[in-house]
Amino acid sequence: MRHPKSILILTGAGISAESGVDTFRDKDGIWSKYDYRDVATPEGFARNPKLVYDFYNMRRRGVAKVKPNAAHDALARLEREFSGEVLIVTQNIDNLHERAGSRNLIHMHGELESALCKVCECRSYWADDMEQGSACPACGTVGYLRPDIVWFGEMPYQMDRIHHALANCDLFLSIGTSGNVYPAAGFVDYARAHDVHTVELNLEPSEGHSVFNDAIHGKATKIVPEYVDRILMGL
Ligand code: BJW
Repeated sequence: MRHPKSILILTGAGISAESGVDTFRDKDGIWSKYDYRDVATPEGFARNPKLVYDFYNMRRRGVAKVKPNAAHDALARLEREFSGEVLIVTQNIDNLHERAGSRNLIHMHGELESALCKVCECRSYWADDMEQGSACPACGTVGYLRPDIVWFGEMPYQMDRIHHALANCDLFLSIGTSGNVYPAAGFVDYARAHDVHTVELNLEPSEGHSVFNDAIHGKATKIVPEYVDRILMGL
């Protein structure tokens, strides 16, 4: 492909794996220990809010203890040094991209350090444990705060902006995602329908690997910095 002017990067749990954050569907991943219907659906939250608060409190505490890795650092460097536009759309709810220095970033599945009030619908910064008795920082109402996470059956954030960016970029990279969860799993088709060059960078071939123009398989901390170097040198 020719030198790109605008790059959209989709990231998933695999980019944070070498920082020590669990993935979902790998052996020993999160879904081998928890049933997603209990912890990642609105119905599960309605049934047992304490289980869901505890699940996200545990993960928020876990992410506070880890650091961005060489793959996060490389993407932040790409945003700083690339002459065109770089947008990261992450499915991850950790804050490792921003801690590495990425700024043009969409958390399409929400954020661990954010709370959503079901009364005033405000999203507020939230770094502590959350529980049934937590009060909304915006309106003060107690008992209606939830983790600001997009659960199954809910609409991911900023889909209009993402589709517009996908249709208007010229390089789409998919990093560290198994391609099991929609709508993110369909971004590669959408990009290809708009003549965008698509590349998968993942430990192993994902569900939709054959749809990509190119694929590079290996650990994110190795293949992402190498690929960023190639882009910055004009591919
Ligand atoms: C490495 C590595 C290393 C490891 N280096 N790589 C039937 C058909 C089609 C769609 C549906 C359907 N039934 C239902 C749906 C829709 C549903 C869906 O897609 N379900 C599928 C499971 C079938 N999607 C939704 O509900 C979404 N909303 C939606 O569609 O809205 C539209 C709508 C709304 C209302 C009415 C009607 C329509 C919402 C999805 C929300 C997903 N939420 C989760 C949990 C919350 C966040 C959290 O708790 O963290 O988000 S699920 C979980 O999966 C999490 C992740 O963001 C997401 C994706 O996982 P990811 O990142 O790909 O991780 P893994 O573990 O799967 O893969 C890791 C990869 O990394 C692997 O490939 C490894 O090899 C690799 N790896 N180490 C490089 N070192």
